[in-house]
Amino acid sequence: MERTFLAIKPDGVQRGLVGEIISRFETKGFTLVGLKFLKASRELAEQHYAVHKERPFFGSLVDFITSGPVVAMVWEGDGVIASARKLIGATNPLTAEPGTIRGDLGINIGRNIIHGSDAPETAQYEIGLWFREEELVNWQPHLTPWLHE
Ligand code: D4T
Repeated sequence: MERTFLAIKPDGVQRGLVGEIISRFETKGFTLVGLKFLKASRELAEQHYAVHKERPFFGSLVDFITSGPVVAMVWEGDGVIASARKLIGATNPLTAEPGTIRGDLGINIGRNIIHGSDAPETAQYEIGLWFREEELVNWQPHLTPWLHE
């Protein structure tokens, strides 16, 4: 079963959007298998955003993600990586489609509320970066037969 890494960024936490955001993935039918509330270290943030190291916004990205607590999560389900990206919406909330998290709840690219892994390799890297294996829970929701034929 596919897994992805999602993180509600400090703006999402400060704005009281944690419940609303988690709810969107729960009601879609995905399964939560890891959850933690933490203030990321600079080292963790730099590793998380390593692919953007040469980009001009790298410094502000790291400053922002370490500026307050984040909700780090691992979600499971068929096709969850691409589907979560669709539920999250385009990087810039101003152009993200209504109905998506960023399209409904944000207005600025530097305050885009949530992060989601963009591919299987990044999901694996990010899950391993933010979670130890024993922090992930293998479980079978009772509603599985009502979500899958
Ligand atoms: P994340 O990685 O946060 O899920 O966002 P995306 O996958 O949608 O977008 P990304 O990797 O291209 O950008 C990472 C992060 O950088 C911020 N950003 C991006 C920014 O502040 N200015 C910019 O010009 C871009 C392109 C927003 C998300």
